[in-house]
Amino acid sequence: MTNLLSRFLAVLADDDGTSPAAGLDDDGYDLWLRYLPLAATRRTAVGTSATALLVGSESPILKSARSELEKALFAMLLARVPVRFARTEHDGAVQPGSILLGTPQSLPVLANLDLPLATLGKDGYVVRSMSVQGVAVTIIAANEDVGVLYGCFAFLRHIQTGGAPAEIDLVSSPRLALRLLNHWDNLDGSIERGYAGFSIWDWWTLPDHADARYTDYARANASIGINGTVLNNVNAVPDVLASSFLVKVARLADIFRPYGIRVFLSVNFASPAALGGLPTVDPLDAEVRDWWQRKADEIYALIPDFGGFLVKANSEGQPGPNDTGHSHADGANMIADALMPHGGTLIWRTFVYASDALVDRAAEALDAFKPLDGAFRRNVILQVKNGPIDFQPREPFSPIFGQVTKTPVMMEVQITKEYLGQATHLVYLGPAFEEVLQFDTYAAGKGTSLSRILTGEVFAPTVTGMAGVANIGTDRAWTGGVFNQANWYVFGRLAWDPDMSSRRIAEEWVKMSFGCIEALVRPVVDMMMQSHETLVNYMMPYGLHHQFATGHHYGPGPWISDLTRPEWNPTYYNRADRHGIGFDRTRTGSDAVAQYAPELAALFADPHAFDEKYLLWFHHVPWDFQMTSGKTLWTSLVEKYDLGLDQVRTMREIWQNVRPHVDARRFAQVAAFLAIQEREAQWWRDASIAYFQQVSGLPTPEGHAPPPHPLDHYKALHFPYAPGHPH
Ligand code: BDP
Repeated sequence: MTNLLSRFLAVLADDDGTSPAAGLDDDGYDLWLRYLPLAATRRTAVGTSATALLVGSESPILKSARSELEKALFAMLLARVPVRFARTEHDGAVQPGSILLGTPQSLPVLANLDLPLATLGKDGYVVRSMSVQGVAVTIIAANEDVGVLYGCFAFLRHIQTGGAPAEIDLVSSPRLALRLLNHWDNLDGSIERGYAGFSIWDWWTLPDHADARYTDYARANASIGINGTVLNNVNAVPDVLASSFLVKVARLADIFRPYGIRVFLSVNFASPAALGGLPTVDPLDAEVRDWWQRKADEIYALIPDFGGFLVKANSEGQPGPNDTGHSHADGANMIADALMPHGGTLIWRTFVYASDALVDRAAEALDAFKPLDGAFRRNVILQVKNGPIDFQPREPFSPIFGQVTKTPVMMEVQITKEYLGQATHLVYLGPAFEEVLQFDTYAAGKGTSLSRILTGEVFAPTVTGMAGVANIGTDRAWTGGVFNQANWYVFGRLAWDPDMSSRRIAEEWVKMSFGCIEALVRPVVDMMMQSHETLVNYMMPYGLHHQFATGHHYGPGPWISDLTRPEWNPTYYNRADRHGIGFDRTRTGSDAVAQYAPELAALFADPHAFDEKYLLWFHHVPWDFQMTSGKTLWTSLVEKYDLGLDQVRTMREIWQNVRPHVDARRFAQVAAFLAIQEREAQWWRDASIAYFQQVSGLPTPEGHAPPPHPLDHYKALHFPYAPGHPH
């Protein structure tokens, strides 16, 4: 919790009841669960609706729910709210202002209230102010304890965002079943693509020591509906399945269980050989199959609610079934069979590329998986990156969504900003996630948003889900920057309901993280909503992609063309030459557009028909291609780079303007990071223009400054210690 002194100062500063506490130091540890003291008038109003807690049972999950409510209400109301348990009291009189939390079984008074629980499943909740036994109370009800926990967090969010508890009526249930974080954490504590320090899993001291962070991590996740976590890197080492590690995993599972969170592990397909000493990892080999079965049995004996495995196979050098001449389905099914008796899920990634007959990397994953559609066991789900390539600043959606219809598919997004400025650039990913979720895939005719495919509305899969590659590390504020917390938050909220508006989520996050201060909320939310487009503008406008320097992906490298595989090179993607720029994915090029539904393919195939934001993703066009504005592409491109840079300057101004409403510590970090962002936006702009100018031979358009350095200057820059990069 935020240190106590700050809290008391906050109350003193604020007791006139006019504005909530702000301006005091905050180290960011509490994330959006700050529970700052409410202003005096709100304290009174909320307090009358929270005079006591009546709790259905003392189950571990309800204990988490109750203790969160107690802690939060104490912090916000500065008064302890007494707790009673149903076991002794449920038949007795309910006192006014009580909060009743439980299931109809644990708290029978809830059974007679005609609540809409029937359709809410295991995780859904009803939070409602109503009259029970003739007195005004708030009920937090669900079919199962975990739903009550989610309901408690929804209740607290309602108060934290300025809602009146006396007028609460929330009915919600998640639209996706698996809502998972994927940690790319290595067992040595480093994190692949991690920009927030080291792994929070202290494998060395587990299982004996359980850092308090593990519980706070679980609280934060539960508060946004995340119900599973893959603890280790998809580039998995076999050791994670060693018995000595599994007991450590079990300890974490024990800590997370009372928060409704199940653990999963990434596994290395070659584990039976590396760990089990078998001569082969052939998925049809009886001994290999037996090895996986015994391993699964061992895990479930330790962790009865273990979620399952995540596998990156035959991808970027990882072993897989192709190594022994078998298909992805053979490999996935073998491991799925081992999990099946225990109810576990096998998550198989589709991130495969690098075929020998490379035509277009963007088309390879679907080519690999489409022929296998329907060949997977029913406890297999394919995990598909949002775009066809790799978490680029902007990509159209992966055509696997909509084309693989007989196998469950879940979407993987990257919360850690490997390709979006990493820790320092202020980029709220909500609008980017929303763009892909609301993309009309036309998969079942016009109006088939990707979100509808994910929720299972269109193809009725057996499992649904969404995964986010975590941005969490040992940084005191968890995510290596205040605004990166918003990306963890928005991921969870969208995994709960992929049709939620990213603006609404940003508003929630700002209010919960900084306070309900009108003069702050509006400008900061506006800034966040613009921030992704801003980055696209200064990094890779008009559908350019993969223009990054090698390895660390920090900074521009559009000129790079000497890496061994063609599709590792930025020049492979930009295809810029004297005549034009962009990747032709129409029939005259790779024809990757044909992987989409025909109506959409036709739109993508016409350079004038679809949003110009995607132009160079699908088309190779001459430099003097006429844009809708009437200007040439070259002029428009330079304008976009400059616009992006200007927009970062505007962000800096906005941030300065809200200074009175933000604590000094967080203010200073964001201000410093924005200064870095401006410098780097300038760098992206200059280096990109310098390169494209060199290949095109075109002058800088009038009114725009030429890059201050020759191209060689940008090419000579090196960053040997850039973080997050696997060495
Ligand atoms: C790429 C990352 C690489 C990951 C890979 C993956 O650069 O570090 O291992 O994705 O998702 O974006 O497997």
